[in-house]
Amino acid sequence: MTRKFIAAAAQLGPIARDEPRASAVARMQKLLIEAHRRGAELVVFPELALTTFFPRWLIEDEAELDSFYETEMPNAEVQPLFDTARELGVGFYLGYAEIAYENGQKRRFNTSIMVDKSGQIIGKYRKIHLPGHPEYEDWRPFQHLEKRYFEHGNLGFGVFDGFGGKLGMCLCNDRRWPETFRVLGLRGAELVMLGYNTPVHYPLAPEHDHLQDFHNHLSMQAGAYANGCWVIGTAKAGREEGCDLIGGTCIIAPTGEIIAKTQGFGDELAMAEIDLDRCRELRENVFNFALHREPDDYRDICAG
Ligand code: CDV
Repeated sequence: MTRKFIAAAAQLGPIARDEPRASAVARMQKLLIEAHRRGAELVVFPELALTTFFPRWLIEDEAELDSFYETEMPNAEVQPLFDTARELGVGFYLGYAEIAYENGQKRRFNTSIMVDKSGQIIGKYRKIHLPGHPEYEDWRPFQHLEKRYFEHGNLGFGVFDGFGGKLGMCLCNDRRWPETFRVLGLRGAELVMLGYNTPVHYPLAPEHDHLQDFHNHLSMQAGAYANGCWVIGTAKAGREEGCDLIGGTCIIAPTGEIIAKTQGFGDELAMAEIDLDRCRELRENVFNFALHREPDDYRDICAG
C-alpha cells in the first residue's frame, strides 16, 4: 500500500480583531479548494486560525474574552470548512481557542484538531508549552497573555492513525522544545503538524528579533531530523493589528530539509508530496531508537 500523498501548509495572512469567523473560514475554504485543485489530500492551517491572536491584549470582560473561543467543534460558523473538506475528500489540521466544561469547570485551552477526509475529528491536542506571562505588563509594546488565557494542555502528546500512518500534533512554542518531537517520535509519529503565531519582536530578548525565522526553521528541522519524521509548520503571518508575525510556513522532510516554503506574508500555500516510508531512512539507520538510544543516561530530562 502506498503511503504517499500531497499535503499543503495553508498559511494565513493577518486576521483583524473585528474580522468575523465567517471571513476567516471563507479564506480557509479558498485555500483548501486551491490545495485540492493542486492534488492535496491534507491541509494544515495555523494556530488560533479562526481569530486574531487575542493574547496580545489584556481583555478583562469575560464575555468579550469568550468571544474568541469555540465551545463546540465543529460549530455553525466553522461547519462550512468541514463541509467543503468532506465534499472534496481533504483532511485538515486546525488550531483554535477552546472552552471546555469538564467536571463542572469552565476550562480554556489552546487546541488543535485533526480531521480526516470524511470530515471526522480523529485527533485533538491541547497546547502544553504555553509562553508569555499571566499578568498585564505595561512595559511591553504588546502583551503575550497565553499563560492567563489558557491552561496547560491535559491530553499529552497524542499520536493518531490517519493517512496510512501515524500523525502527531503540537502548537507553536511546543516546536522549540526537543522533548515535544522526541515524545511524538517515540510514539511513532511519522508526520508532525503544527501551527504558529510568532511575533518578529520578542520583548525579553530584542537582540534576537533578526533570528526569529532562523530559530523557527532550526527547531522544526532539528525535530524532523532527530526523529526521522515529516514536519509541516504553518504560520499566521504578516502585520496583524500592528504586530508583525513571521511567515516561513514550510514542509520539512525527515532528513531535515525544507522542501516547500511560502514566499510572502499573506494567504498562501506551500505544497509537497509526503512519502511516509521515507521516515525509515532515518529510523532504521542513525536514529534507530531501539538500537542506539541510551535512555539510562537521559534521566535528568524527566527529573522535573
Ligand atoms: N504563539 C506562540 O507560542 N508564540 C511564541 C512566541 C511568544 C515566542 C513562539 O514560540 O513562537
